[in-house]
Amino acid sequence: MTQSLVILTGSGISAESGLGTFRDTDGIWAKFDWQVLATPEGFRTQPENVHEFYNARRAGLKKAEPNAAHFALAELEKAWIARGGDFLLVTQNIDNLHDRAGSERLIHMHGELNKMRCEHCGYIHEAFDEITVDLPCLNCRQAGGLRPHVVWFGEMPLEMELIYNQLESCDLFVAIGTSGTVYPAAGFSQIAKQVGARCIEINLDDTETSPIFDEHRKGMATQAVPAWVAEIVG
Ligand code: BJW
Repeated sequence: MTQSLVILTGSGISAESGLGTFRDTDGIWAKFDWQVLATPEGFRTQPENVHEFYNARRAGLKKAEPNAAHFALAELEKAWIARGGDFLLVTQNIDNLHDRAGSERLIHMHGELNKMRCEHCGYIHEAFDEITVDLPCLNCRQAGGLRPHVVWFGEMPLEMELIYNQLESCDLFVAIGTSGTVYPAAGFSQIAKQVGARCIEINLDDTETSPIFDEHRKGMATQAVPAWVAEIVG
């Protein structure tokens, strides 16, 4: 078994759990304006609309369950570590389906839907229900500062130093259900390639970054991911 494994997941892994992808023809950005809903400027000018969008997605997440691909990655993590390997799962997804499937060495680089952050004091709250603009922060008690703890366009993704350190020493890099259009995540395969890692892509289709990968496994995540994990673990 290879020693150091980094896995990157995107919205395609949660699609079969009923959560939308972003850039597929019926994706989230085909129905909603990312310039309003996923930028700091949009939140400054239209906070009610932004809260409404994330409230609806929070409600959708309550009805969603982790699928066979999420469970397979949690199983792989345990097996890989038991054999002395180093493991990191980096997800761009703000849903909690990897967490609920049992993944532990996990980074949510684009934040988490079930968390809010106070722009006044920086305190991070758990949030499972509706958020409104006039809600006060539980820590500093000021109203009007709560925003989704997610990474919007133009903002720095989370835990980048840790992610780059793992990428720079990885032997195997696997991207699952991501279109490879959003940076810096879209650049991870290039970094892994440069350090000599084998790169595998699991996706329904070809992506922007497909040419970088050594191996392509085309299929639905719920089938292709457990099949790949079974080959390694089994
Ligand atoms: C299946 C499947 C199934 C379907 N089975 N597969 C010009 C050039 C380069 C960069 C830039 C540029 N102009 C601006 C930038 C920077 C910008 C960027 O990359 N923009 C591009 C769009 C051009 N990036 C940023 O601003 C980022 N910050 C940044 O760069 O900071 C500076 C920095 C510098 C140096 C180092 C570090 C940082 C921040 C990006 C924030 C992205 N935020 C969002 C919203 C998060 C909150 C929310 O969810 O609401 O993150 S946007 C959205 O896209 C979301 C996703 O995480 C992200 C990626 O999307 P994903 O997951 O790949 O989804 P899709 O829909 O694109 O693809 C789905 C895939 O699944 C497809 O391939 C399907 O085929 C597949 N699929 N069903 C298997 N069943």
